[in-house]
Amino acid sequence: MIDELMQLAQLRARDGRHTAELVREPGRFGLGQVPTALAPDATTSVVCGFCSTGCSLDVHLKDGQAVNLSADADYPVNMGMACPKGWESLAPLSSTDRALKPMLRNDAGVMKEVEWEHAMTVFCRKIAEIQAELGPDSVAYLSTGQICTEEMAFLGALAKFGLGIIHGDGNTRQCMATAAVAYKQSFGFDAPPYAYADFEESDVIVLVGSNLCITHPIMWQRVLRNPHGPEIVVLDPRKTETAMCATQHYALAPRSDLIFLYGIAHVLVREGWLDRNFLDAHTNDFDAFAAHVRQFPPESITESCGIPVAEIEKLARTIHEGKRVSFWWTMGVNQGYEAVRTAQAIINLALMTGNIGRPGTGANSITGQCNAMGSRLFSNTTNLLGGHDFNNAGDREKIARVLGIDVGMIPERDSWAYDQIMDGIAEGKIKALWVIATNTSHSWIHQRHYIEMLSKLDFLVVQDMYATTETAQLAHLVLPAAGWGEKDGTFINSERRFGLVKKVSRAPGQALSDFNIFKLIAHYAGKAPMFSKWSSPEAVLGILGEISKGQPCDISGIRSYRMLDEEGGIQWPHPEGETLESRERRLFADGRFFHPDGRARFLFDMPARNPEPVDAVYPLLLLTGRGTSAQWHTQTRTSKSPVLRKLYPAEIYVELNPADALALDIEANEPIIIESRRGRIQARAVITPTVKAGQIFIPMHYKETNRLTHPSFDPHSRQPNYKACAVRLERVTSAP
Ligand SMILES: Nc1nc2c(c(=O)[nH]1)N[C@H]1C(S)=C(S)[C@@H](COP(=O)(O)OP(=O)(O)OC[C@H]3O[C@@H](n4cnc5c(=O)[nH]c(N)nc54)[C@H](O)[C@@H]3O)O[C@H]1N2
Ligand SMILES: Nc1nc2c(c(=O)[nH]1)N[C@H]1C(S)=C(S)[C@@H](COP(=O)(O)OP(=O)(O)OC[C@H]3O[C@@H](n4cnc5c(=O)[nH]c(N)nc54)[C@H](O)[C@@H]3O)O[C@H]1N2
Ligand code: SF4
Ligand SMILES: [Mo]
Repeated sequence: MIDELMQLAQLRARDGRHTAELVREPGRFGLGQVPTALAPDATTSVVCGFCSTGCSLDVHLKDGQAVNLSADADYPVNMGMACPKGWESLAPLSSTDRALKPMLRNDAGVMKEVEWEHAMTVFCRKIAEIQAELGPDSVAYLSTGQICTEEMAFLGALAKFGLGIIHGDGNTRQCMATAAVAYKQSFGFDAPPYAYADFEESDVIVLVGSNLCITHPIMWQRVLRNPHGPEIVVLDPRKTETAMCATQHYALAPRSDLIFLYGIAHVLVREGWLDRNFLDAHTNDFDAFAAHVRQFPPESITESCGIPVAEIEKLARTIHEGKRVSFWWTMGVNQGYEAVRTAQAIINLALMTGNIGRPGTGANSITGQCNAMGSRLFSNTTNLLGGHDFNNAGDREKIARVLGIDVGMIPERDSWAYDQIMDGIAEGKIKALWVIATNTSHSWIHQRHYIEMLSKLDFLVVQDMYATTETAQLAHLVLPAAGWGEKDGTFINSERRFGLVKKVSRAPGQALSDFNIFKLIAHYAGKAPMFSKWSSPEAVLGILGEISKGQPCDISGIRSYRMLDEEGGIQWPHPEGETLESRERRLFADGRFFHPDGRARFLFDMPARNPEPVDAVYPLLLLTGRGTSAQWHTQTRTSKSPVLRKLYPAEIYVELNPADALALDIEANEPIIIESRRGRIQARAVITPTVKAGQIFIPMHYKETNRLTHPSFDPHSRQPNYKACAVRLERVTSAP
């Protein structure tokens, strides 16, 4: 591949000119040109850059530039299918608000375009100055699940080993931290066990807090391909698009999942519907768990869950009668104040019924962002590169040896989590924050507080495709990034599959791939020698292969990007020397888990109270989540597609039950006020029985939503409790 920065440096040496001047002449030295060995009018497959399904798209080039795309028929994930976002992947690239040059806020508070050289000098100087004054805790970064694995690894290594930053977390904290912690504690490693083929092979599919139809539309297509006429069970307080297609929908009270799942386990134990052989051979602590769930007979939980006794027993029977039962969960579980134990209550159901390691089974967490799994294993945030441990001297030595660096460069402690980084800013301990590929001023919980925190910083750097995001608008320095389709690298999808992302389009202006931005920073910070082997994304994948050796996520057998292309992506693990026998593989076929004794653990706790229950003043519970399959998160990308924009309401709306609408005299489409203890917003009323009385739903895609949410967190994963807080409604006409 053409290395933009090498070219830049070579030209500089030859012409004796400044980096900035060289960057200004893209045509001359290849910056922004499509580099791969592709024929100018080729078609090439690229993994989608939106959700974690990881579909492959055939991108059609003309004169070396992507002009169109179609769904890849040969890829084991999507088999010729794609959702609206996938089809519209190219649209966000040509948007007129792309960040084209670095921008720096001047003394008058105005953002001005500057040359890369100046931006890099200021970046390195400010960080060094703040660290010199306030020590290593004073600078932090917030990363993402949406850049390539190689970029994440570079960022994590550069920040933590090169720049001496201790605290770095990712937006995966908002999303996957619960699943990661739950798996690690239960299985001994953060290892989602499934392949998508399991959707097709189950006879019972249990979806907990997942609206698969619109959040992972192509996984849903895999469900529809299931030839066994499966029971499709949905646990969701709302009658979602997915619940409408289910054969059994349990509209349980919000945040009552833990009690409900213990109730199901109670019935399974009571009836002896257990896989004793599996329990004896492969698990620990089942007896203690069985004693625990004796406290949750259906009669005692029916009221708090809002589900009749007979229905609780029906679901337990359905699970018992299934031969291949798979359990899947997403944000309805992960984003809660007792989320880890809830995820483990799902894992426990799979373990006690022996539904793991066989086709069509599993306790399966579905990830969200295109590279959430990359972030979990290779971002150097919550764990040391490759699922290692910052607190373990042996692990630190191993990483230092592979990278050829002094072990003293590796921090000996974990990073503060996202909310603790916020606390660090509040307490004046953190003065600089570097935000990469996440729009936190829109997406983080309790927005007003968050934005107040950002205003306390001496230096906020935002690295994004657009200078117009809510977060970029608050920055002191904006670094313009290339996006999906404008760079090379890999993403890891929900079923642990490494898939290839390719440069098929020129990044506009002077935008650089995140990889090259990190390289430039390493250069200006005087750390280039430390990263001399990190020459290209493909070289970094090789380094990650070395790092991962001996770990459950061993990928030392992935030898090249070409190999990934030829195989249709490769799931981890793939150790060196192993032959790939199947294109779709699941874990734990041998019943061996990753704890030293090879056994899975039953973990459980007493249910806790919602930190912000409804009361007389705030009598309704607010649920949040995804609104349509055409909207992506904070909409910085999807709002740039005229096609996608037609598929969803431009203005924020709130779904409420007809009974609540009647009681408050609210009419359809009327603007209404929604107020929580933290904020007051206005949205249009959508009156629908899909939401139960006493609950309302607002999609997260609108910037107002997180003005309402309550900043509470799961104690084990520190994931935010986005899904339930107390609010009240008011008609605009009666507003003061
Ligand atoms: N179109 C589109 N697709 C996306 C995304 C997007 O922004 N747009 N984002 C991607 C990302 S990053 C993620 S993480 C995934 C999220 O994927 P999902 O988790 O499927 O999406 P959500 O809508 O956040 O939440 C799922 C459901 O949880 C329910 N829920 C709320 N409270 C509870 C509860 O107490 N118990 C239960 N059981 N359910 C509850 C909500 O009603 C909602 O229907 O989607 C991915 N896919
Ligand atoms: N109330 C509520 N809030 C939620 C949720 C919820 O269910 N309810 N869900 C949470 C979840 S699960 C998630 S994952 C988060 C998502 O929250 P965010 O991560 O904040 O959302 P995105 O809009 O995906 O932000 C990604 C940013 O990266 C930029 N970008 C895209 N590609 C690139 C690239 O290659 N390089 C660089 N440098 N920048 C790039 C985009 O322009 C965008 O600004 O929201 C969370 N917030
Ligand atoms: S389902 Fe996800 S990966 Fe597939 S095309 Fe849609 S957004 Fe892309
Ligand atoms: Mo997410």
